Amino acid sequence: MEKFEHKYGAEQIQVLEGLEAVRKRPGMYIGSTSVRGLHHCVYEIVDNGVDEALAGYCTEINVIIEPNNVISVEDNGRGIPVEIHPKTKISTAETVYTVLHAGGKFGGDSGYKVSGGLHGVGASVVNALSSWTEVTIRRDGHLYQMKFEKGKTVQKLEEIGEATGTGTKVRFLADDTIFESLDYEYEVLEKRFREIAFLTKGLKITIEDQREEPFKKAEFCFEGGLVSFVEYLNKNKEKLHKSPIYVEKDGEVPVEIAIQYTTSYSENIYTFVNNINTIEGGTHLEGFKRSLTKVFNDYARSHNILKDKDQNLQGEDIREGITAVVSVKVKEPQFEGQTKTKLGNSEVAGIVQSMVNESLATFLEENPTVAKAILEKCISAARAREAARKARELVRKKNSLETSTLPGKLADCSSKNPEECEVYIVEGDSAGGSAKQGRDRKFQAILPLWGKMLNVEKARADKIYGNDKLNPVILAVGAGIGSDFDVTKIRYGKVIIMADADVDGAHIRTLLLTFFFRYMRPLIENGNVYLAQPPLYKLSKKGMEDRYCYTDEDLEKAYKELEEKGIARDQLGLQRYKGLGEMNPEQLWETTMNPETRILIKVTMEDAIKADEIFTLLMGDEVEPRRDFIQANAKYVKNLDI
Ligand code: 0R9
Repeated sequence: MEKFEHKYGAEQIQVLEGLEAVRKRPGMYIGSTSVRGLHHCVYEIVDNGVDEALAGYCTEINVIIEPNNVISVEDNGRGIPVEIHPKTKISTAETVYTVLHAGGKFGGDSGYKVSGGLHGVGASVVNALSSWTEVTIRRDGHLYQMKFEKGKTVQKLEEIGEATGTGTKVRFLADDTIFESLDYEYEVLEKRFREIAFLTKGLKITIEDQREEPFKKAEFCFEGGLVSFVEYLNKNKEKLHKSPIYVEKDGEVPVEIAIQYTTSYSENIYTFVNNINTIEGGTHLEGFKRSLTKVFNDYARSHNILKDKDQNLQGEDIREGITAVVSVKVKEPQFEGQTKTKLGNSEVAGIVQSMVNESLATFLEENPTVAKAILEKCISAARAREAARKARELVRKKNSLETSTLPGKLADCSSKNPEECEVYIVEGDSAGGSAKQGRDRKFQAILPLWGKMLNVEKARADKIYGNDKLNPVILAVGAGIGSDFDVTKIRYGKVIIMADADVDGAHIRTLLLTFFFRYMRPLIENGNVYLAQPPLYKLSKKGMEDRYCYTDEDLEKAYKELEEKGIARDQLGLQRYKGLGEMNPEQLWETTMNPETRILIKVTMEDAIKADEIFTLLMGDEVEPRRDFIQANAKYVKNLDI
């Protein structure tokens, strides 16, 4: 058997120190040690396979969550090079797995134009954070293998047999002394792999979850790439034109864009840099938006659709109802912003802009029916914007005449420091009453809502200003809406939706979330929106402190724990809460409002695509997919009255 040379020199000692540093401060390398960081590890390994696909050598990546949470990722690329690396004097494969950042550095003429990967830290970090890692390589007819424990080599790369074909297989068990849990979320991984498959035309990615029978599995391969992505995003929406518009340009910064307009009022533009979702946007998005505005205005003017020479469609008019995916590949991306998901490279704006200027203008000239359909919608959006402006002025005037601009029903808190203040938006007057009495009035404000809420999915901005249900929310939050929304002006750091744990509660929660999602998106992006979680049950017994349970599992756990203390089930009184109104102020404070004991769920934008999908499905025009969804989820949602 061939065995690769091993010499521990200064380089190798540095290597071990490098990986020790990763284990000491894992968060610095993978963001966090929560389940999110755990998923990042899988993405890092998969991204190496994707890089090989982008270089044109790999067509398939298979991911398995094995029983006991071992992750297996296999690609059919060239296989990681096995020869001794001149600098480290050990095999290149071992170098990649033991030297921090080695993947990029040593892969100099690998044929990779750009590299994916969330933090670009690669295989060595995953290796350092795993109890064990096993890498098997098929190359030149040989089968090679190496093994590591906590980043340290325990079996150097050696030939263990013969092989047909080429490829790399990596299996690892994340270290449970580093990660909070090893419970991979199949749905999260599945969603990311679907996204990667959309972004990498023709690459087949499979995932199988073998932890529980029946095994869950999925296979993604999209010959249409971004076009398929946009079709997927729009699958429940009514389209303005049949096929997505697709433009691309190869070059120093390859750009690919797919666009399709729908009859909806929302704007959904997803941007990616090297396959990473740039949630905060950046220069590529700026370039795209600028060009879109220019091209449509130029077309409208030159075809006499805009008659008045001075009349201009604004960017927001042109983006109403748009679904677009913008994907760029940048050699040395600079990521900025709070979550490092905003592209900073200034040159990219111009590149995207001139590429879209050219190709979109040509497309519109060649497809006048599509151009007309889109522009008709843009013009009606411009009219609605004007109507909204008038409505807003009216509301502003009316409010400035009143002594206070705060809604009458709002019981405000005494502190004026947004960082410590919270507003509870409470369904129903009786729950509102309990909340008002039970709260800590120093920092907790209560805004009761009642009656039927406006479905913003089916209304334009002009209907929202002055709406008697939404206006109090807008005034209380205090930061405007839509393009006027200014997150620095919010009056409360936490906007908490407190609704019953029943179908009506779910209804009002969805309506409010749709509203925030569409009209105050930065509030969600900034992490200011929360859901209160009231208890579902109360267990009581004379002489015992009441015990509140928030889920059915919680209740079972409580029964078991109490049984161990010698308290049988039939000795306990069980109250099932149907609504917040059934709790007195003290109970509401203790279970749902006291920062020491309450459970708050932060609403995140991470799942914007999913949220948009569900909002559209549940709130939009298309009846059929909604019926399918409700039927599929009937066991969870008994009476969804939307
Ligand atoms: C299962 C996950 N896949 C990988 O981790 C993986 C890495 C990798 C790779 C190359 C091919 N396939 C891969 N799969 C590769 C091969 C060659 C050149 N560059 C890259 C070649 O055959 O010449 N590598 C990623 C980094 C490196 N290889 C390198 F640094 F070792 F070169």
